[in-house]
Amino acid sequence: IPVAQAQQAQPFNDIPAKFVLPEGAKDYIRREVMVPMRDGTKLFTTIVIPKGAKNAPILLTRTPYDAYNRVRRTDSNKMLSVLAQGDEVFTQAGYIRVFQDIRGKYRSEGDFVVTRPPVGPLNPTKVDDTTDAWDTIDWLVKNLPESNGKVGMLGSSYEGWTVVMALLHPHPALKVAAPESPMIDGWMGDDWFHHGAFRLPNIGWISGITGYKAGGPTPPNGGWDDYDTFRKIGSAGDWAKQYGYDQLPFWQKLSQHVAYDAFWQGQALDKILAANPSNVPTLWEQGLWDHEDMYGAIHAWEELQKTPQATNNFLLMGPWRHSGFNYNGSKLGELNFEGDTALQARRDILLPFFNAHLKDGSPAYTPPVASIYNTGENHWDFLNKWPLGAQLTPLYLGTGEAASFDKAAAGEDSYVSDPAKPVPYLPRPINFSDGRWSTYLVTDQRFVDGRQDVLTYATPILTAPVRLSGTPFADIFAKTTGTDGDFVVKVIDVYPDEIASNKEMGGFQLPIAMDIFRGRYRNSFEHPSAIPAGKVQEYKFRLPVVNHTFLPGHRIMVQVQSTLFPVYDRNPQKYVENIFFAKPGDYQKATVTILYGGKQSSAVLLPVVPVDQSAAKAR
Ligand code: PG9
Repeated sequence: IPVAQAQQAQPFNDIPAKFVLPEGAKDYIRREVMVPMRDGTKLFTTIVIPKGAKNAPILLTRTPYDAYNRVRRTDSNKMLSVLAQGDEVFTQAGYIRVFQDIRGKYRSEGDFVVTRPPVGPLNPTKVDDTTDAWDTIDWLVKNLPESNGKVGMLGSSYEGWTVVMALLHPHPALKVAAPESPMIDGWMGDDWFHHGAFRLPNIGWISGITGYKAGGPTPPNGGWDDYDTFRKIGSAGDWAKQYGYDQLPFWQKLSQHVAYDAFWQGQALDKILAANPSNVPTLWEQGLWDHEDMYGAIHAWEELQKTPQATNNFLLMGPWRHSGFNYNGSKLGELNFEGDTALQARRDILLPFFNAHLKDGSPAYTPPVASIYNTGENHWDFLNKWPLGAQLTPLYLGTGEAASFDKAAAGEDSYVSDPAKPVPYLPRPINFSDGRWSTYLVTDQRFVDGRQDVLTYATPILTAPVRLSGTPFADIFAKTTGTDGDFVVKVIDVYPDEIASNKEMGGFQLPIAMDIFRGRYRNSFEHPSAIPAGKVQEYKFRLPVVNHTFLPGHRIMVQVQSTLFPVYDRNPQKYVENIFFAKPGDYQKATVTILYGGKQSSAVLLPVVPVDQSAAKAR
């Protein structure tokens, strides 16, 4: 054909009306559907099906984090590559993978309410994430001819919360569940507060997630060093105002519910679930150094142990940061583990558990009651009973920076806590986006050891191993010149001074449990009260679960301080109605005195495992 004729037949445009990527090379089919809920609202759902699938089980995650992009790890023709790292074991086993935007987020219709409370006093509508999960599962099993009609749910953090909501009234096709680091109680110890102290970094989350339906920018913090930025701004309320967060309804709710009132109690999912336990076999997963949701999984598991659901209730705790279960678990900060602990747990516990309940013809599999990594000896413990008859044993603080299982002579130590110079939670400069936030709980504590406002107590060098397994408590007797104040307590493994095979770790101070407690709540979480200045008070609070052996040559250390900034907001140390709105003049120095010896002897209560039980392993 002459060139001029050929050109006439085609538009003079190198961009065709439509360019269709060939689908043939893909080993999966991707469907996007709007799934109708009982109130007519439609939820955007991405379904990825292995080509040629028959009788395949369905793995469902409901998310506020963009279902469309959750299946785009890389642009690939392989299902293994488009789905997340944590999904690989399921993809290899032939599962159908489903992600759904929860109502009001990204491509879904409806209104978004942060961790939308169950229908009832805190939710005046007729729908919640229990009904939405039910309606979604019902639709999936009726509309996916490639499936065998069986559904498992999993997801981490907010997505873990959606799993737990599904368990409140599970669809009969929901056969198994794994809430991973689920948000369970936002006041006691998950994202928003820990024992009443507010976690500042989460304000950024509120604007990213509730400022827009489909994501958008968060206000820049200003300078690089968040320690300085937040110190200059003042209270959490000042920060919210200055950066526009005070327009956001969820921030307004947070700032109106600073105590453990009906708002928080009415959505504490561990209690709600235990009052009405499901019969769905459930594996609760949580990192031992979870920097965001350290409270939820373990408390929900513990509550369910008291119910008939105990036989279907399993615990998995690995040496991970928040959501670390879904990534490579060989390393955390400076710590190296025996191989990829997260892959081990996904491949050897999670997958066989899901297969057993979802895949036709799979062998039966019951996980150990508790699979917990021993962070001191570097191996998994698979236990058919947990905790292991540990005795809560006081490790007393004492004179001369000493800690001992024997009570010290009566004495006291004081420090000045100055809100103008709070103790940083990481070596400065600190920026919430510098990548260190996710490993701050395993940071070498020598960077604060020696500060005048950090009290340090340590045992002599151990000559025999000390194994802890269970829940430690802080039990501090203290007086302050202020009328309010916070207490941060850390249990630390101090490595030997010299480690020939790993020189840089010589003397490392590894926190194995740390938490904060806001003093105004010492008598009641619901009804705070001013601390009587100068009067000794007891501050007793739970620390995160440990499964750790202190090895010979190591020392057990305890540190006590009043601030952990800016991960937690500062207590003005003068009692004010609402700390979110403390004025610059309210922040005052306080002299804090810790007592030991005698009747009021500060200690940490450690779950020490008797030597004969220490070797107990299930398999
Ligand atoms: N920890 C995050 C979160 C959960 C629930 C509410 C707010 C934040 C998360 O990682 O999803």
